[in-house]
Amino acid sequence: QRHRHARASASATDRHEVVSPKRRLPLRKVPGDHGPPLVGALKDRLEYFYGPGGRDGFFASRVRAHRSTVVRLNMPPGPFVAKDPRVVALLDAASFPVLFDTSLVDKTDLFTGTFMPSVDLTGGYRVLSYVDPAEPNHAPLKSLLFHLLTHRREHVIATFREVYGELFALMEGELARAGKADFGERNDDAAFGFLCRALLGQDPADSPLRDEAPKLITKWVLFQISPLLNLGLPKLVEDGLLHSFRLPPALIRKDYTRLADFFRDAGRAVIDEGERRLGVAREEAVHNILFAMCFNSFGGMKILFPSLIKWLGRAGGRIHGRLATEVRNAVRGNGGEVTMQALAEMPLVKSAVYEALRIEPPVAMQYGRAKKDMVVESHDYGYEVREGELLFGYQPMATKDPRVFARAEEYVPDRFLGEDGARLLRHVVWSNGPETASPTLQDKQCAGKDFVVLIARLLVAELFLRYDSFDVQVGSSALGSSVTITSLKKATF
Ligand code: HEM
Ligand code: 243
Repeated sequence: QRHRHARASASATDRHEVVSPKRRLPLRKVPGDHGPPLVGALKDRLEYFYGPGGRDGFFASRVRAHRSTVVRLNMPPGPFVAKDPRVVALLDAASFPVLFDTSLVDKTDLFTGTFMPSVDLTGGYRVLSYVDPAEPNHAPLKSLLFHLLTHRREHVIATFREVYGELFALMEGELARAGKADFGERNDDAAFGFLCRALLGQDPADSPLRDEAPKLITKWVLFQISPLLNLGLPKLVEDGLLHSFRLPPALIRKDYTRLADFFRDAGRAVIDEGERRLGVAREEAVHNILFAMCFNSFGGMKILFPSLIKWLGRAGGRIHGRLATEVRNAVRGNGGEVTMQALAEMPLVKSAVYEALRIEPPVAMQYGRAKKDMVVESHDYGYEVREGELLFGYQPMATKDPRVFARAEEYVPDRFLGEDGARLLRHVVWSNGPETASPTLQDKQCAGKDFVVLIARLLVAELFLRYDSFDVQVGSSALGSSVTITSLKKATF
């Protein structure tokens, strides 16, 4: 009796088959199965982490096997970390956006997927990233982070240029000494220093954290998401331990306390704002600011910036020349300063950044629980989903869907230029929402969306103000790419 209302009335195209309510697509049962309890989950986990095609191959093989871009499968980690690994996987650009519709999906505790890390790792609080918009503290906490990101907006560009200018100077020195320079480690140091100086007005180097925060944070992130990562350890150790059990929060308590002490002090102005204007308790603000700065922002920059350097590096000299020309003309036209106006006059920089976010969304996986029985529509079929089922989207297959993007597997830096390019932007969804939308207090779109796009543009601008071209070597790592710079050709025009 469900969906009777959607039965086709006699028309030329749908011959009385049951169709989806919105687009009248033929209905199909979601193919694929989860296998027997435990065994099915373990098989899928081993293929996901250690199968020949890697993560992409895992999902692609399911699409091929079932000739369907919406399939059932088990997501890691499964036993003994997650209670239930079963998901309905959305593997195309048409079905993925159901995850953005908070009237259809509940996002409670799904930030990291089928398991939630212990709240002992976040000061005893369920921080905003795990909170559904229907919960009463979602809006005040998101407002607090909007404030964090904007209250010192006039310091962001200058601080970025200072800190990342220093990063490039250090990279030049290392290149001269060793013939190559690792980007990742320097980026970690720069990212945290930049974030604290720009958003809090405090240099962590002048605090008891000294220069240790990036290492502490990386370890703390590992304690939260080790069940999801491929660390390159021997398979038996990695899968038998790190993917099967949680690391005990007690082992990182001291480190976390040092970070919390720093933010309790450095974040005073933002904490005050939370207490006075938003009704957020001071300690809840401390741990939410810490999480936003260390997990969301530092973690995000740790993945996105090497990715951006990788794709730009591989794009080659001709595109470097076009970017350098655009950046320098825009800066010259704005009194020799990098300003918001100058950035607005860099369409190729904007497009190249969007294209990196499209081809390699920094956070690949999103989840939402069906709030009611519904039909999820892909390009060709409607799929019936029951209330309570877990929907999972593998974003790279949405943003590299060949039905939406031509040459989907290629980095095309000028893809988003012009009117036709702009029409594609709604399919860029790294922020858990279309690039054409803005995060609100009612949805789960990334609070840092505008900030992230801004600093990514600033990185590209800084790079091409300083250099005509550069070369990279790329490897993989637990979080994103490992990028080594092998040459930096100083600006000649
Ligand atoms: C949510 C990605 C940077 C704050 C999200 C989500 C994604 C994401 C995919 C949705 C998670 C979900 O499924 O629920 C990224 C990436 C970043 C980045 C790729 C950097 C490259 C930032 C920054 C902030 C931030 C700089 C700073 C405040 C948040 C918050 C949420 C969120 C608070 C939850 C929003 C809500 O509850 O309404 N982010 N993010 N993110 N992000 Fe980001
Ligand atoms: O392979 C991967 O994609 C590893 C990343 C797992 C991330 C877990 C889920 C986090 C969800 C959203 C994250 C948003 C960002 O603000 C920051 C990501 C930083 C991860 C360390």
